[in-house]
Amino acid sequence: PVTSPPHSVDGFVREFLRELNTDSGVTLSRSTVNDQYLSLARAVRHYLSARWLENTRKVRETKAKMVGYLSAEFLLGRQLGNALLATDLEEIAEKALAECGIDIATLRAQEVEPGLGNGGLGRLAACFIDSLATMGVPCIGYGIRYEYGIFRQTFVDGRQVEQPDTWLTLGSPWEFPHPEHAVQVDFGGHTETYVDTDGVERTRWVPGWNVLGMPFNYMVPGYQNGQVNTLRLWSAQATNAFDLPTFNSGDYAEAVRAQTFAENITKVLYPEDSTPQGKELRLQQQYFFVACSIRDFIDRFILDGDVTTLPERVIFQLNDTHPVIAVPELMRVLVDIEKLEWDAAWEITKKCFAYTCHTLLPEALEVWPTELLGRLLPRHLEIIYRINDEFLAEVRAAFPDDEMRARRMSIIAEYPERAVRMAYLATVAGAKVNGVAELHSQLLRDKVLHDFSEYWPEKFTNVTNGVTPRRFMRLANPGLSQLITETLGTGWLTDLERLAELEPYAEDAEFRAAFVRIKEANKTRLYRLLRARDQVALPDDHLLDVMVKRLHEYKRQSLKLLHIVSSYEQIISGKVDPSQVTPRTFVFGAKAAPGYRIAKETIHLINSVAAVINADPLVKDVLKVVFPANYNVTLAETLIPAADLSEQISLAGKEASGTGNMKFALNGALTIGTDDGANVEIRQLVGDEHFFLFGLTEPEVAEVQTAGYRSHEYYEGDPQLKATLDLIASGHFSGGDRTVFEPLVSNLLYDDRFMALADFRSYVEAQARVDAYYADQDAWARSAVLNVARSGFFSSDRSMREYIARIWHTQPLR
Ligand code: DL6
Repeated sequence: PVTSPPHSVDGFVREFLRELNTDSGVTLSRSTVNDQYLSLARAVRHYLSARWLENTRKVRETKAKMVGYLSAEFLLGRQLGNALLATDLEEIAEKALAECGIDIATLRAQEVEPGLGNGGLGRLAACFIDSLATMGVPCIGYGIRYEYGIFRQTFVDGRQVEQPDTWLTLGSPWEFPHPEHAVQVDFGGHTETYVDTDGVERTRWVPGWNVLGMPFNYMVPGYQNGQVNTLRLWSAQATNAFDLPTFNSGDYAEAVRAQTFAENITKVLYPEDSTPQGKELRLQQQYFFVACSIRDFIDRFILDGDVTTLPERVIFQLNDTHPVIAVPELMRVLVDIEKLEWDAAWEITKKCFAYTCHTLLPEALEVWPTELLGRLLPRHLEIIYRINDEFLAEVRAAFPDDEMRARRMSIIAEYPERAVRMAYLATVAGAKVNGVAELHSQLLRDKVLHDFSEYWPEKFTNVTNGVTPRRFMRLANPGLSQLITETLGTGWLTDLERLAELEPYAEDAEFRAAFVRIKEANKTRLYRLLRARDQVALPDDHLLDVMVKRLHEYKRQSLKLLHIVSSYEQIISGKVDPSQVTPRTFVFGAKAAPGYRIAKETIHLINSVAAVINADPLVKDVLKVVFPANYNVTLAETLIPAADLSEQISLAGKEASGTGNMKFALNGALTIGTDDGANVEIRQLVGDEHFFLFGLTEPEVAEVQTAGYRSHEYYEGDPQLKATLDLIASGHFSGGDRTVFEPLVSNLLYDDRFMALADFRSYVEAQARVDAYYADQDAWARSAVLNVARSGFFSSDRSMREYIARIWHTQPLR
């Protein structure tokens, strides 16, 4: 058996130096920071390996049912801090490195985070696998090892420029490649019927080409519980990497063409969020990783080969529609390869999948044209047609005089082109379908999937999202975590509802003072980072107002901008004296999808407004706008604990849940927000007095839209809004050039799909309430403490308990 190295400073020094000498092949005195970081990471890995191997063995032996979390994105964040925390090695490692003359902080900063996700959906997957490991529930995460993750954002003249994310260049010490477990994945070709050896006529797929899926394993350690689960990410390689005769003939490019073609499949993460990309390569990625994963699961865990036991061994959670092609893939494996009858295979398949929907935007629901799907995966298209035929026969039998209903529910859309609706396929196949916050799940039932929820009411459920307190409290906010531990004792990090015990301390002046000191220290830490990282200097006595999330019209960064510009306009036009203004620093963090024009223009406008405001002496003591480039998990961990105000201002009915909103509340920021997504539950829990609510509700949005929304009328009817938009249109933020932001202004005035102008008045009034409340620092601190005390519900451990109880029915390993 593998044993763990000794849990002592000496033991750790030995592990570290051995790694440095034998693996990196350097002496301490000649080593670079990167050598040291890689060796530190490998040394920490040793403390996890024994548990990991033991865990895997136990799952196999006990035949425990596992969660197979299928997700095209896992936005992990840095690994080192989490691994040190999980193994309780933080102090030991720090001392051990100090003995070697190394400051561990320098090595922590060396790690490049794997940006294998776009935003909330990928980060949620990372939180969920952390919670499952911490709860000791067997889970294998399956995803894609993109060679380039989410692009690195830079600004040139205020405009976003995308750079490739070269996260693997300096080495990736957290992964274990397993070429011996590579899996072949087929594409293209055609299908044919044949008479099998048992005399039965069957269909088989005759593929046109194939690639190899090579697995890379990552450890997913539970928090100080000795449990380690696995994340398995797939990388595409050519089956015949190299054509030697062609190479020898001198045609070098042709000789490696197959390799280049295959490797393209996992080359880059699609940088889209909330808008699917109808690209062939994207479908290749999706099929590639689920085909590898299903094959892998059967080979690794169904050792006796009896695939009928699959539902006892696994539940595959479909993280949005990206992995839904797994449904026809499992059917294909069961029917064509394992030779099960169709009905038996369908019964198994229906028990093996559950589906989480993460959106409400109709344009974000994936559909694949049948032409493309049939060309790439001909057998899968046939299977989907048959699933649909049988499903529609059922619907027609249940609603005999309602052909329109059958058409509405068809998995195949006929317009504007024949296409497979992946959300419908997932709903038909899934044992359960869930939304990610109460309001979202209700809107799924009432609107997006209404016919389905009428037909199968018991299939639908809600599991409100959550976030891991290990990363987003303990690692991100050590000061607050220590205060909580001093106050409540240990245990709260894995039982976050215990934060409720902090409630009485909101009335304790000493506790509040300690809390405020921590917030100030967190601000200082952030400002130090931003000075080094982005060369910006920030005042430390401002209210820190933060909006960090992907740039999307529905999230309404433009509304935030209108508030900032309006505050500025009121000062420069003499309507408001700067001495009357609550000093604020506004921080934005946001990446725009490279092809999303309005989003990119909004980034340009934010940077242009920042440049003008920050340079204007009239407002220099009261307004500051900063937009650090390349917002990512690492920056979030320093930014969120410093914030006073959390901006969650999407148009009601558009943000499925949000998870940033939870991270802010748990770190004692107050929220200004609409009644949308999980904001609704945050407000219910923390209480109206400790939350700044504004804006139309979802039913009101629907009403205004039905009546005919004309944003221009809001502009005409509100002088403050008019002055704000006029200032932008005047060229004030574009060196006098009125054309630069004209498209953005016109979009707001004549389209404004997400109704920023309709909510402007209510928003600025809520911001005035923020200012007034912030003037009473003691009341603010009390509310901040109550936000922490009342947000324990938002732990991803709680989300996992709900998935387990209502969807997965799995057990922790004993
Ligand atoms: O559920 C995680 C996260 C939610 O918190 C966000 O509200 C939601 O926008 C996001 N959804 C997507 C959808 N993308 N696709 N497909 O990213 O999921």
